[in-house]
Amino acid sequence: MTEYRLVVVCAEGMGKSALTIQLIQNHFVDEYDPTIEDFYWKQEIIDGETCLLDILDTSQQAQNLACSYDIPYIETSAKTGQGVEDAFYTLVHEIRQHTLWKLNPPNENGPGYMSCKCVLS
Ligand SMILES: Nc1nc2c(ncn2[C@@H]2O[C@H](COP(=O)(O)OP(=O)(O)OP(=O)(O)O)[C@@H](O)[C@H]2O)c(=O)[nH]1
Ligand SMILES: [Mg+2]
Repeated sequence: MTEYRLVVVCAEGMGKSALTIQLIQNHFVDEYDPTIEDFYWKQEIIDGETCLLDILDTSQQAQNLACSYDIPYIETSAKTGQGVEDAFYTLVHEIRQHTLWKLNPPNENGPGYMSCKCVLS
């Protein structure tokens, strides 16, 4: 089974943990409990492939990592569930694409970093 290591980064209180817990446990966490660092695992079938999602839910400090890349944009709501699977599955798609690029690089100057942006609604 392929293991995908995903990192959730954003500013403090923007919904990283709620989004991750909505994917993992299918419920919305209403209260705010600031994260130091949490790890989650979930087995998912994405595009017919069984895979293990290994998700690191970070604190605010890692947020700058996500800001300066040309990355997919997905509207999500941890409350309603909108876009939750799409956000994480898109990451897996990006990782798969990157793996293909590594096997057969189309352009040495192309993007080498995989991520997607979400906004709360
Ligand atoms: N309405 C709404 N509220 C949300 C959503 N996502 C998170 N929240 C609320 O926003 C607050 C902060 O959410 P968290 O998931 O704890 O935020 P975080 O980014 O993990 O915060 P840190 O761990 O401190 O960086 C909580 O009270 C959540 O219930 C959302 O999609 N919609
Ligand atoms: Mg958190």
